[in-house]
Order: sequence, then C-alpha cells, then structure tokens
Amino acid sequence: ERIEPKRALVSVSDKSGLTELAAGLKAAGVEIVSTGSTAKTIREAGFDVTDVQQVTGFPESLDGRVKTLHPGVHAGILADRRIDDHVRQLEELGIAPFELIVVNLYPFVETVASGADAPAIIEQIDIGGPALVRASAKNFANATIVTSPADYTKVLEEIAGGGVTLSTRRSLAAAAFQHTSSYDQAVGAWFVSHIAEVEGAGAGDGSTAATASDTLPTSFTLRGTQLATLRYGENSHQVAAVYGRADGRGIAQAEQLHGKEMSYNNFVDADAALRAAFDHTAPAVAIIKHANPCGIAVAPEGLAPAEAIAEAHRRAHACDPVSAYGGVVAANREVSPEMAKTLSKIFTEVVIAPSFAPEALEVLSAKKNIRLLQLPANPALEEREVRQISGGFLVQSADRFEPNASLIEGWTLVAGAPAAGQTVEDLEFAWRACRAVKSNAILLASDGASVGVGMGQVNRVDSCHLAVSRAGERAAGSVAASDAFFPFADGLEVLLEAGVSAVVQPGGSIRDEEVIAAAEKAGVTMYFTGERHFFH
Ligand code: 93A
Repeated sequence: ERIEPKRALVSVSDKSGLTELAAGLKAAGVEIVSTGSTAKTIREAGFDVTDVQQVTGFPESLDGRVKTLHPGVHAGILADRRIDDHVRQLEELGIAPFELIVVNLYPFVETVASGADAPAIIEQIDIGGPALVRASAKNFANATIVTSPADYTKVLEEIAGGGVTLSTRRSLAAAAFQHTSSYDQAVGAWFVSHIAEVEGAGAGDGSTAATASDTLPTSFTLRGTQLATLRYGENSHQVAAVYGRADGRGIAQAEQLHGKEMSYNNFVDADAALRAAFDHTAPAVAIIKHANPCGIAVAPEGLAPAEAIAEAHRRAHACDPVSAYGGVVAANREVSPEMAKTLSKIFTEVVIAPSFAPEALEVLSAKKNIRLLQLPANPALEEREVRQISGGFLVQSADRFEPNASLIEGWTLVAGAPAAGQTVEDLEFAWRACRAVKSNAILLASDGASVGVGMGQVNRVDSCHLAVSRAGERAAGSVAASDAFFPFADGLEVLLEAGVSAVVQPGGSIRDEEVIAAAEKAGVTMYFTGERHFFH
C-alpha cells in the first residue's frame, strides 16, 4: 500500500521549502526531474537534478508555455502499474514512471491583485501545471501529488518511514483537485469581468452586475500612504488621518481647490456623495448629510449643460432644504456658474465635482468656509469595499449599477398597469438613488428628483413614515423605491395611503402575496427587481 518514490517531478512557482524538499528526497535516494527555474534553485542549493528536457527530448519552448506538456512526462505519471499492459507499454516506449509529483501553479490570483495588465495576467494562466496536478491526482493509486509546501514535511516523513500511505495519497489527491478547481474558477471569473468587458460583450442587464463568480483573493492587503493628518476624527477626542492608495482615483485623491482643510466627516460624506451622484448617466447632483442623501436629482433632458447641472442641484436641494443646510454636495458634471450662484446662497461644507467652470470657482471661492474638491480625471468607483471589524475586516465586491442599462427591462411587473413615460424614468431613477440611502431605505421620487427619503430606520414601516412625512403633499403621485422587500404589507400601506402611484422593490418576502394584493387593491403599479441594495 505504501509507495516509495524512485523518481519525482518537481515544478513549483512558490519556491518556499524547496531546498528542504530536495534535501529530503536526495536523502531518500529519489531522482529529481525539474523544470527551468525550479531546477536552477535545486541545483544552486547543491543537489543533482535532471532537466525535464532530458526526459522529453524536447526543449522548454514558447517562453515556457511548453515545458512538461509531453507524453514522455504524462505517460510516466498516468501509467497504472497494477495493469500489466501499462507496464509493458512504458517499457516499450522507454518511459520511466513518476511516483511523486510536486507542483504548485503560476501565481494567477496574486498577479491580478498586483494590478498587472491583461497580457501579463494571461501569461500567468498555468496550463501544464494543472495537467500535471490532475493527472497525478487521478492516478493516486500509483503516485503522490503534492500541491502545497505545507505538506512537504509530512510526505518526506512518510517516505523515510517506508513510503507514502494510500490514505495520504488519497487526501492529497482530493486537495489537488480542489486546488485546480479554485484556480480555474479564479481564471474564469477574471475572464468574465475583464476580457468580456474589454470586448464589449459583458454588458448584462445591469441588475445583475455583480456576478456570483466574482472572486476575492485569499489574502487581502490594504496599503496606503498618509496623505494628511486630520484635525480630529469623527469626534474631537479622536485622532485621525487620511491615507491614499497608490492606485487610488477617488475622494482621498481629489484636489482641493479652495477652503479649510477637509475633516474626517467631510471625507465620509464626500464619499457617500460620490456614490449617490455618479450612479446616474444624466447630469446629477446629490446632497449628503451624515452619510445619507437628503436630496438627489437628475436634470431633465434638453437643457444646455450649464443649466442642466444647476437644475439638478435646485431639484436636489428642494427635496429637503432644512436638512441640506451644512451638507456635502456632489455633481457628476462640471459645476456651472448658474449652479454656483444658487449654491453660494446655501451654507454648504463641501462641493465635489469633476471640474468647476472658472466663473463658478470665482463665485464659490468668495466663501471662506466652503471646501471645493476637484475629482481626478475618471474617478473610478471602488471595485472592492472594505470594512473593519474587530479582529479583521470584511471585503466585498462593490454594489454597482451599469450606468447606461435600462433597468426596467430586467424587472417583473407584479401589480397594476405597466409603467410608461416619466413613471418609468422615475422608477429607474428612484431605484438607482435608493442604493445610496442607508438601510432601511425608502425613497420617493417625482420628475427625476427625490421628494422624500426615509433612511437608516430599524424597520421598514418607520422608513415609509419618514419618507412620506418628508415628502408632504409631494408624496401623492410620486413613485417609491424600497432597497429591500417589504416583509409585511404594513410599510407599503403607508405609501399607498400617501398616494404613491408606482413602487419598485426587490420582492422575495414569504408574504409577497399580501404585499402584491395591497398594491393591486390600490390600483398601484409594482415591479420586483429580484435584487436588493442594502447599504449600511
Ligand atoms: O506554461 S505552462 O502552462 N506549461 C507547461 O508545460 C508547464 N509545466 C509546468 N506551465 C507549466 N508548469 C508550471 O511552471 C508549474 O505549474 C509551475 O508553477 C511552474 C514552474 O516553472 P519553473 O520551474 O520554471 O519556475
């Protein structure tokens, strides 16, 4: 049952423990066959090694793409020595078997994480390595496959003790298949999100932008350089600083054109404002207080750019002028003189935009306390979101909308008449805008502007009450978006009583039927998106 290897094939990208492995194998009298830089490392450590070319009679070629992909290698791995015919064929072909195969694969995931470009990443897709691993694992009856340096010691101990046991070979084979499977999953996920995107083939329907195949690295490093110390943190007794990533292109890296230094809370709100304003394709403005939008609006079509952004701002401000006092404003277009004139009359902490028209800069710079932040060109939204928890941190792919996607095409009408015209636009707007509101989120909108926002409540009914009371008379005829399903009909009923005309929500509650029935009874249109947008 035990197998004492006579010949080992060693081909590893991760060279850790390699010298110790070579020493152990040599001590056990095992011949080592190896590829390019693995052979070099072993030789430099003072041990004999046979180059794989000697076995294949074929040079390592195509920049290393073809090293071990050869029948002389694979027949030696796959032969089942319990079958006489296999043994006879190996002899006829002059091929010696491998009883031990040590392989770990090109560092694909690490290369992606390093920010390398697509050709460099593609070069790190290991082809020959997985073939070795899978062949060896399949033939665990005759061979031992080792894919992790962590297993070297155990395997060497077993060899020294009379050979590798069947149970060890079997469990190493299982680990080997897991290894190649997760490797290919990472390759596949990267292809879906990057190559398909580059070729313009991966648009999807927007509502499913985050694919289940999204993968995260097994180790995640967040490295930043201190850009500035801040006067204090969230409160005056806390110390704080802002850090920037080398590849960062967002709020932390924005250029401050005017005003006092940014505070910790300014940064937090500015980031929330970016999330709220940059989800929209049309000119959009978001006003943030305590990390929540108190107004989001897009401009109606047909206005000149300077007027459009000013109009988006007027509408966003009109949503909740009381809360907008001391807010943080983000625009997804250049701030025009028209917008600056209105804005200069409202006490505002920070304005963030891709650019400021010279006259707008002049108007706003006359105010001592306002901070003006110009975003770096193409301010990429983060692909990953990181949140600290005690003892570690959480990482997730960002919740995103495709900027140009028609959302309603992916929704299901569950009550009332299909929406048309401005109602469709308002539903789509409300659904996008709702994503920037802390859960439980209810957002009422009309004519491309939020008119009432209920945020951060611990039950959905209270969020509905809040949204309706903020909207006042404007609730009647508005549309509503809910970031997650209504667990009961009660929250929806608050909206229906206020005269909401159409509702968009994820659906998926076990009481969906009650919720749909309430909408039907009120003659109100309701769509299910099938996707939720919690934000905490
Ligand atoms: O380029 S490959 O896909 N083609 C091969 O034939 C091949 N054989 C082994 N990659 C191949 N390998 C991989 O090379 C192994 O999986 C290992 O990660 C790496 C070791 O190469 P070196 O010994 O030159 O560092």
